[in-house]
Amino acid sequence: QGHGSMVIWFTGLSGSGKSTLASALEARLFEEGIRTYILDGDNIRAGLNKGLSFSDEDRKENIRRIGEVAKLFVDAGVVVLSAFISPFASERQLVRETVGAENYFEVFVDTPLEVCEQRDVKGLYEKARRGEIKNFTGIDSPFEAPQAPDLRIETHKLSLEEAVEVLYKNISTRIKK
Ligand code: GGZ
Repeated sequence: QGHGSMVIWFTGLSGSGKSTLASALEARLFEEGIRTYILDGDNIRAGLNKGLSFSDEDRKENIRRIGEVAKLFVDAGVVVLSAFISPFASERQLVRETVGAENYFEVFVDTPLEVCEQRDVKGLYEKARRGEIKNFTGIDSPFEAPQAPDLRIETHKLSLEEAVEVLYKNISTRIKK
């Protein structure tokens, strides 16, 4: 009694709400008996990708490896929720090809820089503005906004509950094969 597997790929600025959305969606999917796994900085950058920096090259290698890991989970029948900035269109495209386009669902967490900076949950934007963190996305490192995401979520215009419902509606038919 299985269900379809896929990769739900959240992309957006630091503090845009990727991890929050992934966690809330995971809870919703758990209620439906769907097996999920969240890939985020806590379990990837702290382990497998320890040693990778935030240079353009290392971010690309970070995302390339995560794409390969996501593919393994898809092979195992799991729904992957991935929450990385993934600022480059070329690497998002690479992940799409790695996991298979039919398994890839891109969610652009489209929270404006001003809002992320206002939230500044971890105080990183302030540090970046002061020059204490270099190559910070949106400040002195680029973010290439997706031109054709499967879904765009504006977290500053929706409640978390509303955002999760929109997400769930968009993916549930694809999971329940
Ligand atoms: C962006 C940085 C940086 C720099 C540390 N630029 O809000 P957070 O803290 O928890 O999420 C950010 C995370 C970004 O790592 P990713 O692996 O998602 O980035 S990428 O996809 O570009 O490889 C932030 C923290 O790491 N962080 N330094 N310079 N975010």
